[in-house]
Amino acid sequence: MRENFLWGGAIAAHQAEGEWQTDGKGISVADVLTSGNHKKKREITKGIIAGKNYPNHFGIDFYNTYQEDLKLFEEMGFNGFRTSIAWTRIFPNGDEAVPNEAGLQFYDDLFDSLIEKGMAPIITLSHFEMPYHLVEAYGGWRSKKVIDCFVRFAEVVFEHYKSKVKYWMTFNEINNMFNPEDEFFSFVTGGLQYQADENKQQVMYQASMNQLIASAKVVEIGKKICSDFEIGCMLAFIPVYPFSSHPEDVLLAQQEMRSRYFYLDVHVHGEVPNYTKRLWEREKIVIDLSEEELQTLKNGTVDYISISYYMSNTVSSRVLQDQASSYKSSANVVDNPYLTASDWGWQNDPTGLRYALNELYYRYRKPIMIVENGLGAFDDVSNKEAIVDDYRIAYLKNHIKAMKQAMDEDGVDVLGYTSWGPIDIVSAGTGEMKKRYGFIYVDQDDFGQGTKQRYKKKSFEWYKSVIQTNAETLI
Ligand code: P53
Repeated sequence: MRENFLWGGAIAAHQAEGEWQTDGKGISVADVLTSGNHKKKREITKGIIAGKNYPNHFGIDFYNTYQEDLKLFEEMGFNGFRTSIAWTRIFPNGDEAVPNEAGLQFYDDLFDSLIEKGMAPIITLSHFEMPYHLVEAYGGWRSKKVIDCFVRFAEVVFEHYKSKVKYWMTFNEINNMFNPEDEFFSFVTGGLQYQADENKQQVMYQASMNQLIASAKVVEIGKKICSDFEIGCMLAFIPVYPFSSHPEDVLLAQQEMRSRYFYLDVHVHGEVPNYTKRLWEREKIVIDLSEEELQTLKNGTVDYISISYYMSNTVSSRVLQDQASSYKSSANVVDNPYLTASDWGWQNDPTGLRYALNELYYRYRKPIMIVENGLGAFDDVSNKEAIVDDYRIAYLKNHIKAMKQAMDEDGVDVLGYTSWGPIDIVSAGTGEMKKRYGFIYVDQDDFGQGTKQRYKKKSFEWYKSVIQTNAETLI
């Protein structure tokens, strides 16, 4: 285990801060998402519609409570904390020339507080919260104009926070843009809303390439601004297993992994992989990609890989409709009969984390940071002072154990582990508060009602001891 291994937690600005229009903040894509639940999708509205519930508008009021919340993280022994900079606090519309000083000030204060409490800020530049104006004016990442806007944003924050932040990542779960049929992820990751008559695959690949070029540019610029920066990419890493040993299933699983590896191959190797080029030729997909941009990809490869890990997926080449699982990252996904699922249909698979870390490390030989892992669950909150979340402890224990095995037995280089949602926050996928991940309970419901008081759950002391002992006691 690295000496300075980072132990902590991770959140994103839009899911926690609230104060969606305070101090000059602009409207982000997260601000036009209504609340949903595990049966009902979040709605993407055209602008803000009065009377609808937009949970990201209030978050958990972290904008005002962070001093107190950070004290609790400090008490658990965090030495790292991941959050994002809300792009719309710095550039409210995304295409202004001059940044919003009040927005910069907020993150100055937040980062100072983190550092003072012994936590390294680990910062995501874009976490499902691009300016909504960039969607309306340019169609999101389908436009190259957005590359310039993002690069400008990154340049400003790199310059401004270079003495406070060392660990950066460019785009949260960049690969969640891959499926054009998924309206939610297309919108939050790419600002993409597809027209019925357009070639969706082509638009998706163009937007992906634009984002990858932006990421590479930012890596290059960042290293010039501060050579100590560590700048990584971020993937939703759901490993894909074959449903059976039928060679067609095995091949299908390998091919499905390309929806993840395409992004990693570009980020790490700085070039478009052959399997993607062949697909473009076959499907007559034409991508606007200049020689200069290809060079940019080469010049801006990442220092490390970061991942979210919640589950594995299993694919079958002969999917039966009634076999289809609830969480589907592609049409071929079926339930894995050896795994159980959370109430939201995510299949719990700690061994998959060890498998994923090995696959990634020995494919790319880059250090890996686990920047999200956790269990969203309904907590019994009838006694707020004594919430017993043994299922969360079990989930995290098994995953941390698998991570340790990957490090100690397999030799994988892991930089750190930040669990998702160390304090309850608004769910990204559903907008619910009651899908809770925290070691700390926030007394607030799906409509923003409640005292907003914070209470330690049973898992609080447990995670504290994990950090204190470097997880030694788990093995
Ligand atoms: P929630 C699936 C669905 C939605 C967001 O998710 C996801 C995933 C996992 O691939 O991504 C991340 O809140 C994301 C976070 C998010 C977390 O998973 O829907 O980076 O913003 O909160 C958990 O339970």
